[in-house]
Amino acid sequence: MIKQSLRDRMLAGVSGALGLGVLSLPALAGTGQPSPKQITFQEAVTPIAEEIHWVHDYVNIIIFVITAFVLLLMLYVMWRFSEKRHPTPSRTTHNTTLEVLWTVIPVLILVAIAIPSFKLLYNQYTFPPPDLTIKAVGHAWNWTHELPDQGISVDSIMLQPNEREDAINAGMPADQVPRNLAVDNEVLVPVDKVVHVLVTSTDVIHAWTIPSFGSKVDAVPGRITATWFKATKEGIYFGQCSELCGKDHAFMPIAIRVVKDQVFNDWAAALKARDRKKAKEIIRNAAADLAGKTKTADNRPAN
Ligand SMILES: [Cu+2]
Repeated sequence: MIKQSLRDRMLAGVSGALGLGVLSLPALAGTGQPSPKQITFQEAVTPIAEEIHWVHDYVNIIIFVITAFVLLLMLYVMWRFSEKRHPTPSRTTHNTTLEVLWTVIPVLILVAIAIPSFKLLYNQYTFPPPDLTIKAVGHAWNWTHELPDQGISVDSIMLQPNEREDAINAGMPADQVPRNLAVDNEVLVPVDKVVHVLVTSTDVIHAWTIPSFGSKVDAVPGRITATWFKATKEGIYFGQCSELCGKDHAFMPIAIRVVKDQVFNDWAAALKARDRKKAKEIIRNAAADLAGKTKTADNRPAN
């Protein structure tokens, strides 16, 4: 892990020095949440997020090349055609070849950008058949996630500093309850499964987002919007309301924990039986598993 983060840091440093800090190299530390000095995206854990990062890098390289070309051309023109070197300007206008080129080349560049971006848009809006459906409801200012097929509903409210301390004391690893992102009740989803998220709101327009999933969609009162994700890596992934909605807009985070099928089923069953204590314990065990610690409930070795 240390080696990995060192490598990421060096990559980020080198790319920053080259002015390529715009490329979506992996974040400096952690997954599913912002990291200190991060200038790039959070790690992609869904096929859509990976495609978004690819399109982002691809377009940025095109931008970089165009910008460098224009800069060099301007410097050359300033030098070559200064009054000192070129006292009598030519009266040339209309160069057919040049005009065709500066029309056709930009068109080709735009087509080259349009093809992958339309493909991405198509993939984002082509929902594979769902393994799980979640209804996310925005409220001023927290989120409710209903899992209609499991018959459960989870209200998530951001942890205040003292509640965060309590959670850490109860056994949650500190990096899994980040300040202003951790919530009292996380939502669990199974790994490698297609999850449809139906999004709506009970009051004003919010937006449901998880950066690592590449999911972002407005929550509009009286309407259902939708997004989907297929998380391929276990972990805890955070997002925030992303539509300015009012005074506590910044304090209505979303926390989705991606776990093994069995853990998800146990958690859903515990909530269905209204056993919130057991549900919390399942989450704490999943958190400990993720942190690579030995489970407290039984003697299974850490993986
Ligand atoms: Cu909001």
